[in-house]
Amino acid sequence: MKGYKITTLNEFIVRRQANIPYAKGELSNLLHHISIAAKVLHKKVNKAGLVDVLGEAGNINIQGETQQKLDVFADMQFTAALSNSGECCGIASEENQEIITFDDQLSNDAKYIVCMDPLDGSSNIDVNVSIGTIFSIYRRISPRGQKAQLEDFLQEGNKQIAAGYIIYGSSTMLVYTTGLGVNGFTLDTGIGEFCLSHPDIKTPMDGKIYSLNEGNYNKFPEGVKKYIKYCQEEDKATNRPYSARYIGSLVADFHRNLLKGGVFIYPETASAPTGKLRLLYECNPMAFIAEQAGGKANDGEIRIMDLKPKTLHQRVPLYTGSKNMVENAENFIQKHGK
Ligand code: AHM
Ligand code: MG
Repeated sequence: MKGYKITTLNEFIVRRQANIPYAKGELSNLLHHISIAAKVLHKKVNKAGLVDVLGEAGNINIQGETQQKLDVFADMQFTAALSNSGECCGIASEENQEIITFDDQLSNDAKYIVCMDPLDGSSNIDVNVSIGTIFSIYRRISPRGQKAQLEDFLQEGNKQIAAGYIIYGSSTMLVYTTGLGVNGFTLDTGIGEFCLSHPDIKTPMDGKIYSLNEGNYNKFPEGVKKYIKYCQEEDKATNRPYSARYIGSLVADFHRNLLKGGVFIYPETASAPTGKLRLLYECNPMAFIAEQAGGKANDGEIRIMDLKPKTLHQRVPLYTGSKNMVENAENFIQKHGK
């Protein structure tokens, strides 16, 4: 009788590590700890309607947004996992104004820092709609043996060592890249393991989906308004009109477009002149994944991963997804203005 052939995330990571000369297993260990926190959060998200984790925690976070209880739990869980891993000397999180450094000897000796949005799409928590976690891993610049410094976090996205997201949807998936393509793992709750379900993800060069918050239409730059009209026009040769799909959870919107093909746009608006999404823990990790899957990510002009971060919670416009669609949107911006 043939057995159930599975590749677990851990097995996959270890196999990958064997292909990298001199790899000592530090990154593998870090990813392993992230996956454990993801499993804990999966359980919590799945019970969100039953236990007392819905609603607001009563705090306002540094972005001026009301923190949800699940946000707080996710932040604590991932922070603890990264601290306990011994492979991470500090983190930058959407939920904290300043960087957090793990000031014990083991962590000070660690070579990685992590930027994360522990719970993305928080407005969707209470209504049973997909939410996610986003992470981005860098090698520190400051010398090992001391506390992590701000400069370790303000590195360009093109220096990322690994990036990924977890989507808590109809199933829970972890998708990540270390610069050798993108692989997706679905949580098999029966055995409690992330199993390889989407090997070597390649995003279609073209798609039929455009995703942006059209409620902001009047505040969009002229180029984006014109591009939306283009998406809505009928033209059989180019498969238009496209379908509008927008969940309001970056992870879920990005994941759908990654698999099906499409473009996701969160542009600058009259009220948010640099856009809404954060460079360090939302745009850069998604850009790394998009490019590794054959897609693109820019700010309407410049490649996201080439932007030099100035501050921890910097916001930038994001245009990402299928290569041809992003380039087309970019042409509209350049022709009609930002
Ligand atoms: P969050 O990290 O506080 O949840 O905010 C980020 C979210 C993204 O997931 C999503 O793409 C965007 O905000 C939606 O914003 P809007 O409601 O303005 O369309
Ligand atoms: Mg968030």
